[in-house]
Amino acid sequence: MIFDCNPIGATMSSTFSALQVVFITALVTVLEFSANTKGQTTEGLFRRQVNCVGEVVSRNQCPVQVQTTTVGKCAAWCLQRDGCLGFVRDSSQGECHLCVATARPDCTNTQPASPGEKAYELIACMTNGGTSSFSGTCKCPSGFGGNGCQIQMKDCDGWQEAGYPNGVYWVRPSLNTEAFRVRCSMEWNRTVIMSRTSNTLDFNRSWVDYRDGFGDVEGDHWLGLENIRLLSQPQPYPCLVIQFTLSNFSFYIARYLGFGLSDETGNYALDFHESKCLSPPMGDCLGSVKGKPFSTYDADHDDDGGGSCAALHQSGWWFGGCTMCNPTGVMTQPADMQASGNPEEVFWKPGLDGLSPQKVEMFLKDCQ
Ligand SMILES: *[C@@H]1O[C@H](CO)[C@@H](O)[C@H](O)[C@H]1NC(C)=O
Ligand SMILES: *[C@@H]1O[C@H](CO)[C@@H](O)[C@H](O)[C@H]1NC(C)=O
Ligand SMILES: *[C@@H]1O[C@H](CO)[C@@H](O)[C@H](O)[C@H]1NC(C)=O
Ligand SMILES: [Ca+2]
Repeated sequence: MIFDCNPIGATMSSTFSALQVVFITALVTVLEFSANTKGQTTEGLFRRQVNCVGEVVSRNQCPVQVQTTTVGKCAAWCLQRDGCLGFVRDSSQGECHLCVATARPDCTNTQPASPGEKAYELIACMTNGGTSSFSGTCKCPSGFGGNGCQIQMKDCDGWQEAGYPNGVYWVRPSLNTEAFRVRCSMEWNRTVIMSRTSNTLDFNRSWVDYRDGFGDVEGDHWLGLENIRLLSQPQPYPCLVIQFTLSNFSFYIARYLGFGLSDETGNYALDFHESKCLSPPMGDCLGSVKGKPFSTYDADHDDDGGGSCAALHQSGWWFGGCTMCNPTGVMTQPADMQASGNPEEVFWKPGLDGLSPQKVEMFLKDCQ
């Protein structure tokens, strides 16, 4: 058993229960926020409540109480709590009440302020183009998240750190490009870029399909070379992982550290710094095609002269000469796991010669 190659279980972070009244003493050092004379934090994430003069958000909307000395520390606590949209600061008591709602325009969820009480509301959701809803969440534009839409979700890691479960999420790896949807497997910290669990999705596809992606991110799919490139920019992605699973549930993993792709003018040439855990049984397949462009049947950039590896293998891949591996070939899923030997079939000869997998997955991960 090579532990380095096996996924290790992760525990999900617990989230804040809005109904539970929790008393926390602020002994922990938290982010320091300084407040200017207008009561708006210098980070610009909170402002004094702008409507409902003389009122603060009703206490039943503010279930968490924290002892603190400064407005800035209240703000820091609020940012750390899922669902916190503002707080009521009571300077006479040295208390801060973290709220799951801001004051409604009609002030129906407020109560008169006691002496020393001031209400603050999170405005970050507005600064990032989001809007606040009075049900206790910010409505964030695609690819932003966190209490106040303040986190740019570059990949699944951002959603995971914010406590979200497995699922499909919008990510925005670059502020200059559109957000797109990816499948996130949180227990293994995976941003999925290819999923093949059945033989129904055709992978004999054109350049445009491989560039833009195909299939359904909820199920079997190829995320698309352009989106994969964006995920590995401007820094190379820590780790590309390719996993084959046989019908007897044994699985095999190859990792490539420091993964990136060139842009379309370079035909999405493959780059990585180092291959890892490539000792048998999986074996290395990308070492020989490092730096090679991607090819499809209608965009032949291989080293096979007039022949087309993509047409031969009915797939799209980084071919040099026609390859030792064909993860995007035809899935046959034979019960006896035995490959037919036909060139269009999925195969990975270095370590799995003669075997035909039940599943093939590719994902990006922060592995070391
Ligand atoms: C997933 O990421 C979290 C947070 O970075 C880390 O604590 C955990 O060990 C990771 N789990 C795996 C399986 O890599
Ligand atoms: C692969 O797709 C192309 C374009 O649709 C088609 O011409 C070719 O025949 C396909 N190959 C096979 C073996 O189905
Ligand atoms: C599954 O099959 C492969 C290939 O024959 C074999 O090496 C592996 O040990 C098998 N795994 C199990 C759990 O039987
Ligand atoms: Ca060729």
